[in-house]
Amino acid sequence: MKDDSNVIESRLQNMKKFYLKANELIDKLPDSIPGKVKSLIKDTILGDKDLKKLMDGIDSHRPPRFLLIGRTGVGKSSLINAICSSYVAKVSDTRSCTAEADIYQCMDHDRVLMEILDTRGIAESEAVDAERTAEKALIDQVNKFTPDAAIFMLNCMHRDDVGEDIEFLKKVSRSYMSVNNVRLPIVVVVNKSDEMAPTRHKNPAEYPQIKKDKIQEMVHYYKDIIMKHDLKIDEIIAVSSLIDWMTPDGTEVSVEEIDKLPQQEVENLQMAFDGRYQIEELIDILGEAIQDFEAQMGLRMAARLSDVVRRVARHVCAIFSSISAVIALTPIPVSDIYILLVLQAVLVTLIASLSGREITMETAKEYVFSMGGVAGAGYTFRLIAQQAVKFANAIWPGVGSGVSSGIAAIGTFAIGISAIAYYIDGKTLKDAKKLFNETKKELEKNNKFGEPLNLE
Ligand SMILES: Nc1nc2c(ncn2[C@@H]2O[C@H](COP(=O)(O)OP(=O)(O)OP(=O)(O)O)[C@@H](O)[C@H]2O)c(=O)[nH]1
Ligand SMILES: [Mg+2]
Repeated sequence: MKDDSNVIESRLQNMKKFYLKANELIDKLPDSIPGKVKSLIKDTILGDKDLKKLMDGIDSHRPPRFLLIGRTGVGKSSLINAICSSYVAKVSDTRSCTAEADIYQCMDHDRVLMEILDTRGIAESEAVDAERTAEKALIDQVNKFTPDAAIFMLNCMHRDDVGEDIEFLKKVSRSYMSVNNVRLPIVVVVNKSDEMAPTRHKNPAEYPQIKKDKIQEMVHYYKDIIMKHDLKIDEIIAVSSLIDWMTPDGTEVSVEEIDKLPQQEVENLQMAFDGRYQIEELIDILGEAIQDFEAQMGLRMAARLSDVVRRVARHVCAIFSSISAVIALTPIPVSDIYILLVLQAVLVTLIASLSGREITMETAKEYVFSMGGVAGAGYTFRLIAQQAVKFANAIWPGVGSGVSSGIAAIGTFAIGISAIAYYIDGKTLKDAKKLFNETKKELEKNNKFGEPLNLE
């Protein structure tokens, strides 16, 4: 495990090396590109705050702290496992231990993945007096714990009366604000999506539309209640934390049985079935909500080590996607399409570097073209600059000399996702291209980047 950890660190360092070299990579591009344009590209990449934070986080990260609020059995512990992709050992902290809450560290061997303040929801306290005292003690405990974010967990399956929990969260939030002078990010998670009818579909890839619609209906139901109570939240998302576990010899074990296993065996548990739905999306949301970038990076590092690289790569894609959107809005002397191609080539270079490979900008550019159906062998950047529109048409059909920012963002994101499949997951170029097209289509359908797409 230690070795794995070193491999991950070295891959992240490798990416950082490429990032720091971005200046050089761009300077090496052919001279036909005006210096002003080169500077623009360099400034955009190196000046991007999110990208800088990500790179800084590689050298300094800490486990994120989450306040978890949710009734018994809603799936708080399961969610942590789902985020970490492993059956996480919990080590209770000596600080904790009130009746209402429990502070523990989630460990993977000697690595602390996250720190959790776990509460069962205030509505479960019994007497009213006891409740008030308990509430105050709990709020004090939250303030002492200073969570990076609160995760409020609800059940997709029954329409619980969650008014009291929401009122409690409002008090927590107010108190947090007065102590820390910043807002406590709150993310609402509607768990157990897999149990929504038709229940036989447990594999998220096979959820029929009707199931997805019903899940969304529950999200709206809870969202309305939250709004009525005037609680400010960052985001609400439906997930499934469903994972079935087995021992290395393939014997499935239920959650109840796991608690009786010796520690050694718990550490070796593997996934027998992965029914997780929208967990990566949740992690992206939490990453956005958390303000401290060391904790943000810590969250990405909390995955099973093999997932860390993919997760960081996804974040790089998202950042380049928004850089592309901004670039597309900037009036520039040469075709903005050309600049997008350079940006995407840098993105592909960074993703390849995360896989432990070192590729040149030439190779990265070839990759970008191959996604657009252009056999790019032998083309120089100069030729590309001249023919940019033609090339771009293969990638973003229907564009003229300009690209709308939505199209730019989608194209770049899809290039990045396909590059993850190709360079990190070792998929074939054909599969990567298929994924590129699917991702693009999905994003266009959802109009993910929130503006008219002008697809002709
Ligand atoms: N089908 C399904 N079952 C789930 C999901 N999440 C949790 N469960 C199951 O629900 C039960 C309770 O889950 P836990 O994670 O222990 O719930 P908890 O909120 O930590 O409960 P307490 O620690 O008692 O407060 C377990 O049997 C889990 O396997 C899910 O997304 N889908
Ligand atoms: Mg629990």
